[in-house]
Amino acid sequence: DRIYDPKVIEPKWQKFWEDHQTFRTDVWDFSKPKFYALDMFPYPSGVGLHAGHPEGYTATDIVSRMKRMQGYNVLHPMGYDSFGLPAEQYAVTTGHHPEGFTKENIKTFSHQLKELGFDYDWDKMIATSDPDFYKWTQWIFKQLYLDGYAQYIDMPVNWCEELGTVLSNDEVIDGKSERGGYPVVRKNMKQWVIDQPAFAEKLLEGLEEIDWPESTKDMQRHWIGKSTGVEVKFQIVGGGEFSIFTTCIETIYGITFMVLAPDGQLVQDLMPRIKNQEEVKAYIEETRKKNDMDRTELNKGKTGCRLEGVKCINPANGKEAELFIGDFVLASYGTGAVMAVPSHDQRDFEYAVAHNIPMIQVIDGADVSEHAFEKQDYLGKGCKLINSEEFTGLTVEEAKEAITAKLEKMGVAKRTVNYHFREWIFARQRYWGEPVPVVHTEDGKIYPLPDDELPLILPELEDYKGKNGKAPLENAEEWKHYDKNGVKGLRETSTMPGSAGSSWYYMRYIDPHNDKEFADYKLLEHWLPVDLYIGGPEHAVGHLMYSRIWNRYLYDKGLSPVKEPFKKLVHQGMILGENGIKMGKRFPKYVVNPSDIVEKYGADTLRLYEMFMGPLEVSKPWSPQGVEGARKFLNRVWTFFMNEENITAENDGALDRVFHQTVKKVSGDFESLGFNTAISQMMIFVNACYKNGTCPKAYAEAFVKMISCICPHIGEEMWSLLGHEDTIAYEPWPVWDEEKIKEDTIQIPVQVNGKVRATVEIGVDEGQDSVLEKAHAMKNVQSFIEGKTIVKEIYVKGRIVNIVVK
Ligand code: ANZ
Repeated sequence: DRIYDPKVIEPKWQKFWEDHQTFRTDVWDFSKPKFYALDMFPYPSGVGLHAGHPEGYTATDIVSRMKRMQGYNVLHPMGYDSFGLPAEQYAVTTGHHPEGFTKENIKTFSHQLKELGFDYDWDKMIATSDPDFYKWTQWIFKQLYLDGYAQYIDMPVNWCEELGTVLSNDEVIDGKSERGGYPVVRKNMKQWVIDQPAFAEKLLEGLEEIDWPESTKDMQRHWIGKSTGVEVKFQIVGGGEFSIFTTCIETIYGITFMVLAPDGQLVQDLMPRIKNQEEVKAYIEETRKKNDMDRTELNKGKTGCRLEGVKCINPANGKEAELFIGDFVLASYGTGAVMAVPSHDQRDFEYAVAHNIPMIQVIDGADVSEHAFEKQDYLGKGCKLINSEEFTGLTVEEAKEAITAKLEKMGVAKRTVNYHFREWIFARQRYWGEPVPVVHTEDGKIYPLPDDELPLILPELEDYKGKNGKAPLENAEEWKHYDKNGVKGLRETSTMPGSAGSSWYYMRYIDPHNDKEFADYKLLEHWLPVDLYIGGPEHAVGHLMYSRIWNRYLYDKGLSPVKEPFKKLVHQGMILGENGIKMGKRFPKYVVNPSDIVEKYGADTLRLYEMFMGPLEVSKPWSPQGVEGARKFLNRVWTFFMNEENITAENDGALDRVFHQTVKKVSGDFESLGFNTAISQMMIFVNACYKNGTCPKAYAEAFVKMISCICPHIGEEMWSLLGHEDTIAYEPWPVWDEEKIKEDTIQIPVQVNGKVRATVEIGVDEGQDSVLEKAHAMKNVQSFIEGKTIVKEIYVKGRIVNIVVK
């Protein structure tokens, strides 16, 4: 009589939760332990949710529901990263303010998310484009400026004249803009930047204390690119000096030339002394067309030219070395100059071959006639120096120290650390972003707006497109001119990058309506760090680095209570098309719209299916049959537990073992995000129920609690049909009894080639793989199979293990 009909029960429970404010979190309730589950919030695009969104969101939802049942005060918020390009393009083409468009999209997204039954506290919702939110993004930026971390400096940027904008490195391909194929040149421009290198050490340290995927930590380490070496001063013949940075000071006697960055200041200073100025200037012009990536890639030809008439002196041995420029040397790293040792650096080797420069081998242990003998091959191997005067015969490690010490004593060297990551360019010539809250005053100074002028609201424009490469806000003639309290000038017209709001949004969720400060410190102290953060791996270095920087800055200032904001991080895998191809714009026919699945099967089926597809972290193909299967399982669950005849008041003990096993497995798997295996165990339990014909009420209720985390609507409905009035969300989590799980064990013989060699203890119900593994581990068995090939092996259940080897 009672049919499982998600179309009826899903809207019913969604309304119940909303009416009863079931998931409203009282953040001031410190009486329970806290659990903060966070999702990477979506950009509210015009196309709505895609199949990938519910994956990570269901995962945090399951954990937060379990934690709530375990007695935690849970915060599980949702919001929108709502500044950005698509809304801006919409404004440019329609002439309408992007706000309306953004609000519409947010409505659609929120509707879709509610339809999926997530336990978000919608009272905590934020949107980064909301002035109440960006007031504080501007405020934090202002603090960064006042403390010297946000700077307005000359920076080399990729400038595209045609598009009238600065482009990021990945928007430039072979010196042309990705969009349109227009020429792009390197050019110095005044830019707002955040001094990331100032946080480098702290960011590296912080990685040690957080539970993140090792691969993500490695990407961050690589991105920071810490490099320890020595800076050495070289005298230029005829006057002047310059410094180089090297990580291989042990090779200093192998210098045969020096290379300067073509776009650096030094070559400009030397220009009057250079004989082949025409050639040098032409090469510098060539370099301006390439980005750093093209310049440093290993397989690119090592171009450059000699600076005729200029030489310098190697301070170690007083020998002269010629100077060159080459684009593989970057102006922005180290000192913008290198000592070249072709025998021990492959780039220098190729450059030397191309320019006919001699080589000197200074580290023994390999032939250097075809290829350089590089540090990754000689370090730590006990290799010794040759051709290096008094250092000849020392090991590389000894020589590093001794040569550095000698040069230090001469006053020409100092130990240095360099970081590959640079200032974070923190402004765009765009409209739909947070206005940078400063005024450039008439006397050439920068005036940060007083707090009572924040938020600095984006003005409405007639035209949202910037003209002649200028920022769109340049069109706001009236707004632009500032004249208050004796301060006269022009407002900054660039806006912050997309990553500004997302760098601190998780703090605002904790106290979203605070109009005195960005969040109450006592609340932050209670709720931070985020306990579980789930989102895509594409944010491994962008957002996840920026938010660590903002937090670390606020921590040092006493405004954040934690050094690291996200204690545990997990990346969900991608949901691929049916054929295993990435879904997305380029494959429109593979796009699965979650709302269609909800319409056809229900949200619980979608949630269950996405969690059952495979391990959360791996990418997996979409399968319509899999969706059907998930729906069938829910039907099966419903049919059994909603048949009153199947539910008994007494417990006859028949399901004890599988029940306690299930509670244990599901509890552990939810905790470690192993949802697919938790679901498998639930299936085992349901099968056992069918086989047994009945299930004790207490076990049925516990099962419903567990499945309600994955499929909350059917969970609530079954809970109520089992005779309960209130929501299941705060019911205590089931517990298991280890005693009931203990397996009965038996001893069985293990034969190798027909002879008994050992006896092994196994569980009565233990599977073949695990029994064989135990048999192999027996010492006496090992000695008979070691070095042999296993031809055949079987486990006769409860009787014997037979292994045949050759
Ligand atoms: C001499 C040398 C000999 C080097 C040798 C290497 C091997 P990381 O680890 O990335 O810091 N270098 C220094 N500044 C550079 C710049 N602005 N552009 C391009 N290359 C630069 O690498 C440091 C090494 O990269 C330095 O050590 C320098 O080359 C080069 F057998 O100095 B080496």
